[in-house]
Amino acid sequence: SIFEYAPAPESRAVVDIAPSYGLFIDGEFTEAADGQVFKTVSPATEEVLSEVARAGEADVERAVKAARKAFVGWSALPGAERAKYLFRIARIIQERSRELAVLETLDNGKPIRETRDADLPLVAAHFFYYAGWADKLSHAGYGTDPRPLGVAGQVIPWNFPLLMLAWKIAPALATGNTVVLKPAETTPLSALFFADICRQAGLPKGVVNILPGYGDAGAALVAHPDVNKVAFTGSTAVGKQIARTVAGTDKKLTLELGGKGANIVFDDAPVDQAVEGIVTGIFFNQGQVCCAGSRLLVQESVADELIASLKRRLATLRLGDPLDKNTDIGAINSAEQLARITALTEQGEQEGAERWSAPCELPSSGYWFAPTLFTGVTQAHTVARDEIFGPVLSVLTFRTPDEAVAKANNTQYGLSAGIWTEKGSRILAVANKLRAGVVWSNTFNKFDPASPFGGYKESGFGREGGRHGLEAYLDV
Ligand code: TXE
Repeated sequence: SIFEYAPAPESRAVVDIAPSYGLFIDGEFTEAADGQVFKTVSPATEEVLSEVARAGEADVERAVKAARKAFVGWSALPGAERAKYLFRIARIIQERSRELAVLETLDNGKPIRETRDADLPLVAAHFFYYAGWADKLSHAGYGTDPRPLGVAGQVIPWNFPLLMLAWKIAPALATGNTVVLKPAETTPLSALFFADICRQAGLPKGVVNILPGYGDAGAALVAHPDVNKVAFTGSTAVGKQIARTVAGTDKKLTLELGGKGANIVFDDAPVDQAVEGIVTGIFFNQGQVCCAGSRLLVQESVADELIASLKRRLATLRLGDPLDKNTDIGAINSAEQLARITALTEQGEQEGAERWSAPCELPSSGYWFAPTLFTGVTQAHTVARDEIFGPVLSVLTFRTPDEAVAKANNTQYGLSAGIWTEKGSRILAVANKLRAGVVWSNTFNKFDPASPFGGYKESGFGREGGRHGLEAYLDV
């Protein structure tokens, strides 16, 4: 399929990283108004990759002004014209996917096999998908002539830098909005590379503006009075802060926050298949995934067998150089995130859960954490409640389907869940009782641009992806 085009990258030499990057405002790369910069490092080696301009309030002002000006022309274009730009961007992403995959792996620390085979194909797929919608909005259930909202202020995290950008920018542009996006401070490079792709695609100036920087720039962006729509993916704490900022204004808001997904394995599930699904569920991207299956709920009668099999499988995972295409487990994104994972796992031990870590040698520089299991976990344990956002799985057991549902739902979050069973009727019965935005059965962490994604409870509100994702950017 065209979505799967992604040639094998072999080394960092395929991407040209400049020693310094500017902000991208009104179609030009520019220094920050106050001249501030920050360094972005490779989490696998701590090597400085580049020095990047750091946006401040004055830059937010400039970028929002540029986006407002560009909105006049962009929103007036026929949908079919906007689609042409989006298709062009999608194609360039495919053509340059090798560079982008290596760049993302260097800046984020995730294995090249994931950026090459998951992130990049999905990024292109999102642009293709929303390009296809741009000329079909009228009479498609959004009224005769749905209107774009205006300027979208978008703040994204570091776990899937380019994919989160695609989730946010593609539907915004397809519906005729213009964008100011702030990437996370530890992963600014792929967004800046994307800015270059916008130039290459001839996208009109100011339609997309990229402001690398820290939380202060994100806060200034979401508070800006001329921003009409705020879209945020990140921590629940910051999400709540943004909701307070936006309350009482006429801005529209979508929030995609944390999770503590339950992966429920029934006694009739094929063990080998379930083990692979559990591994994908929690060790994909080192567990730094909002919809990770971070709680394993296993039926008591098969728990011992499953855990033994899981440990054997975890011992085979290869941790190391993220650019090596045989690597399964890459680096943790930052020293701060590693410290958070370390603190929460220490707390797990102190509270009496039993810790087991896969036997592997951790590189001497960079940020690394071995795949880890906690057994003997109860619902009172912190490792069963808090989002760890790392390669750490907490194992709980259950006896009946009702108990599984009660435990799965016993969380402040509601983003994802998985069900492993041979019984179709049980899949439907259990899935309908789970309070989670996505429920996978006999698989995990599968994504499709046509499918809406988002949370219940403190995992946020609003949906991204699919036609639901369009509504977040339209006045219907
Ligand atoms: O998140 P932050 P952090 C969870 C995960 C992780 C924890 C902390 O549990 O351990 O959050 O991660 C910008 N106004 N998730 O500290 O701070 C910030 O610059 C506006 C889950 O990295 O929320 C970055 O661009 N913006 C999650 C983005 O918010 C602000 C993904 C996310 O950073 C801001 C990431 C402010 N006041 C972390 N403060 C998921 N849902 O996938 C910071 N930012």
